[in-house]
Amino acid sequence: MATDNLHVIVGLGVTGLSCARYLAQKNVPFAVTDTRSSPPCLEEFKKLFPQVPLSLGQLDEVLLNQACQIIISPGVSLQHPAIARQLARGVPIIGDIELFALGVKVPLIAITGTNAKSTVTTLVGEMAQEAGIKVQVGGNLGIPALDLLNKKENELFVLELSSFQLETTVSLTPQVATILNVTPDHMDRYATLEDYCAIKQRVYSNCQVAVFNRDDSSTYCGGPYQKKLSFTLEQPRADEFGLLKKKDELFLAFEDQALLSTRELPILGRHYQANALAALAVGYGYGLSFEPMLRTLIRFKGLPHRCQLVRERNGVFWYNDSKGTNVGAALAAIEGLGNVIEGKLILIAGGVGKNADFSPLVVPIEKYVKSVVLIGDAAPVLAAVLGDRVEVNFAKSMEEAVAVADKIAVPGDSVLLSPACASLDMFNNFEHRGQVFTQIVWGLG
Ligand code: UMA
Repeated sequence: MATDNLHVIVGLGVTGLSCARYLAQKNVPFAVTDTRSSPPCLEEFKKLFPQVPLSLGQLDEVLLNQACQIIISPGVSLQHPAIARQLARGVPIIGDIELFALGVKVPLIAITGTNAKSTVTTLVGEMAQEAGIKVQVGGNLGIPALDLLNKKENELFVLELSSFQLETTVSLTPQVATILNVTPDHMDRYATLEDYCAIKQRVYSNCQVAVFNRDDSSTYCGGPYQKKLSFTLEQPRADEFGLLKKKDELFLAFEDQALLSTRELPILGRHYQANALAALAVGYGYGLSFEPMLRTLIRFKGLPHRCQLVRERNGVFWYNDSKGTNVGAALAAIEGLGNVIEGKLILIAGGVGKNADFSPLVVPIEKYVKSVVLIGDAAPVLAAVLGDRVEVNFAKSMEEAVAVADKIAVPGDSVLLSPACASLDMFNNFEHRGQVFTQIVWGLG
């Protein structure tokens, strides 16, 4: 039987801890359970809430049975048997973003997509700040959304939302919402790509301005909205941001109005131009004027581990795209860079494959990549998919992968770490993988 008003938080990572802080502030009684015996925020939680019931090592069904509401962390699937049983009993199950949606009182911009959402979220946040707006940026990007609610002087929230977070969110009313792109990811959590797309579509529910990607029909907004904007890498039409060619120069443009030469963007690649256009469309949808947005684009150097130039050494460019944890992200990096560099790419890929279909990589690799160096668990699967379409090398460690790439590259070439896989077989997370790569590349002398 549900105990009066007991909320049970599932998961004690950064999200679980943010939910605990939030409920404590509101004087709502809660308890916590996590399948792990030593979840990441355990020590901090014990310090802050020594009296709060905590049950670790498995999801505690006795506790769950007492819940009037369950607040589930994004990393836990609704299909987890203990959770599915609560769903069947009709217990409301929400996530941190739903709590946020119920508590937020200022406008919100919501950004989702398989790839580039952190970059676009950061860009939009910086554009708003440049326009003089007091803005808080977070969500899947890093700072849990509920922790942003506590900050003073909020005029606008810009949130990156994952499909995991959207699964348990119904009350969000974003001023502007966008799906940047959809390519297969998390296929270990969703039965089909359609399921994954349907979850992403939830971001548009109750939005005022919907921003979609004309080049990716999965991002088209199916629901009601007051205004619609879009972006494309083609020439823009009405209500659209895109690329306009004038003589030999390519411009970011709104409809027929050239805004900024792509030469002024400090980050190379078609994929980044799409990010810049998406950020412009979202910012414009919110009502930002062009000047502060363009100033932001001119100075923004990108986020770490996203197609980040580590160094040039002897005419060879080394790029860290450790955030390329899925096929779509790696594709964007390969095509984005492959299109603009002088020589060829040497690609370092592999890691945890998440049951992905790697076949979409074959054609772009054949076109832009001279040689592939494979690491981690998925190396044999990737090698089988690539067959003899490209030269394939294997490496047992990142050191070995960098050494192999260094031998192959000639001036004009670029070495790209864009694994198309998660990192957990060899590293703590994608940041760690990128740091190790960067360190080794600098160690080349
Ligand atoms: N876990 C368990 N048992 C539990 C609870 C969690 O095994 O009882 C596991 C999960 O399966 C997962 C890991 O612990 O592998 C972390 O899960 P979590 O829900 O506790 O995650 P948090 O630490 O709260 O971090 C989450 C996001 N992580 C996930 O969605 C997996 C972070 O996004 C996000 O920055 C943070 O909330 C703040 O909003 C990371 C991510 O990888 C960067 N996101 C995925 C992506 O971008 O593709 C969706």
